[in-house]
Amino acid sequence: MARIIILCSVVVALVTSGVLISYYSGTIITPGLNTEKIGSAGEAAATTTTSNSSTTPTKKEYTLIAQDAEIEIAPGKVVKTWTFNGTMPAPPLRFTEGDNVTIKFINKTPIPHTIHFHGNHDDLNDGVHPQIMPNETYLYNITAAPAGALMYHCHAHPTSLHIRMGMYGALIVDPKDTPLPPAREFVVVMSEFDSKNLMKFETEYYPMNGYLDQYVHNPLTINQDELLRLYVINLGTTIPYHFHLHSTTAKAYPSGLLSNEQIDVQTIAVGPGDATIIEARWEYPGTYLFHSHGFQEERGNMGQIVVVGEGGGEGGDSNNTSNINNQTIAGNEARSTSMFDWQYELQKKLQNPKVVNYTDAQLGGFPSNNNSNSDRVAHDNITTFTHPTANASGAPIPEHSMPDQGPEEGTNNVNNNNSGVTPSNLEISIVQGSSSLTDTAYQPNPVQVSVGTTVTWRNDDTQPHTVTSGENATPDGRFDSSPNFIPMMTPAATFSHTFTEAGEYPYYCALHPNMVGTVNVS
Ligand SMILES: [Cu+2]
Repeated sequence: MARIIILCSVVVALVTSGVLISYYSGTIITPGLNTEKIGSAGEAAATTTTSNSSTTPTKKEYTLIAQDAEIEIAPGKVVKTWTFNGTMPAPPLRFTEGDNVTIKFINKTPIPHTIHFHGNHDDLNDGVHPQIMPNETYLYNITAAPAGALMYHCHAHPTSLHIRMGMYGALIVDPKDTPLPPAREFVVVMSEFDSKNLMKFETEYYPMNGYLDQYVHNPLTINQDELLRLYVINLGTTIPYHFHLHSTTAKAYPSGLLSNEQIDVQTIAVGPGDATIIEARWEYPGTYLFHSHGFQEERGNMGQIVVVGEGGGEGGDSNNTSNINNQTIAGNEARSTSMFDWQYELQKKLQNPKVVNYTDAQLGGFPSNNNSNSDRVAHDNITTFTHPTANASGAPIPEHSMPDQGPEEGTNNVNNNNSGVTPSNLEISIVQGSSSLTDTAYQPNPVQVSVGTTVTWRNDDTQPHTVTSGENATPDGRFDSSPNFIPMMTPAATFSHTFTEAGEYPYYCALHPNMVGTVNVS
């Protein structure tokens, strides 16, 4: 029997933007447990154990790994993303209502992440606390419910950024007792992406399943009069998607929940964090559009559906001879045909992900201790969760205690004269607990330097930050430790910039825009 030891530590607790966020770590050692199946999609990838008793829920296991990756979101357009399992969106997960689902989450990136599932579960499995630190593993255990189109995404701070960077996926829960009528099923995850500023309200792109207009060139294919079922999920963070099918009207389950009554729609609005399930048939063979009815359709949110008539016909783009586009068109009268795997294989092929493999040293900014504290057993015998009660050095720390406000005297090579003119080099500390600070997060601040000075910022905090020039959380492009958040300034990391022109240079942390500083150059 696999013995599971959980080691936990409080790394830091902080108040950010008025919200208390506790960063915990939990390292799980699970000898003999090796169920990673990176990049596999859907139910086929779940390790399933069916119980003998009809009253015991089916257990399913799945592994999700937080990984930074470079992917293509359009032909030749490569962007840096944060992902689960290397793709944006992450693999679609599909379970049956009532399944006992364990998600093994491994963070192989330099910054904290979590997984938050929509649906019903307790606080330890809500993906807010604990935050999962670099190189750590956490087991989430949820019961798949309710039936419908749900979603999962990272809920590390700031959540909108972690979502827009790519940490999201579909979570489909099929009804347990009464299957839906046979249909050809597809999943479409709507999102927002901007290659220059991911904190902007209006973004450059509005992809479907992480790639601009991918179904224009690789259309969904369905038989005339066959039932189409589309699981539509909005993982945008700002505006609704107004989902629209051409040349037919549809029935929709509001909010993607099968407990709702279907309604007839020509277009249905799906807000951020919400979903719908659309069912439709086409009376006439042909090629039809589907898209968000609005300006998103010109920014990557466009697709085509080929409706194959009685005499048969080619589905897909004649330019695309790949096997991946050979959708099985034979109808199955008895049960639904899931096209999720075809879609995810197409997505991976188009995105061509290049995962960043960090060394242990690069992930080592968050030491965990060897104190095992087990004060809570969660769920069944899969694992034991513990609340962290000690800091990195093993000493107990009081609940809600705050990190030191600023560096200890003598530990930093920082000129503490706040406005002194300095020689050719100046070091600025990103102080402990700076996430909850404003103009004292960077010290000294403000600073006055002469032209030609090289300023070096060092991260003396226990969590990642950036040094990004600009104001009001808007980068001005003059200097940036972390363009589009990569690489993050992990603890002890430094960033240097030489100022060659006189002027005022405001800057901030792109992860915590409350942190602000100014360099005055004369
Ligand atoms: Cu994240």
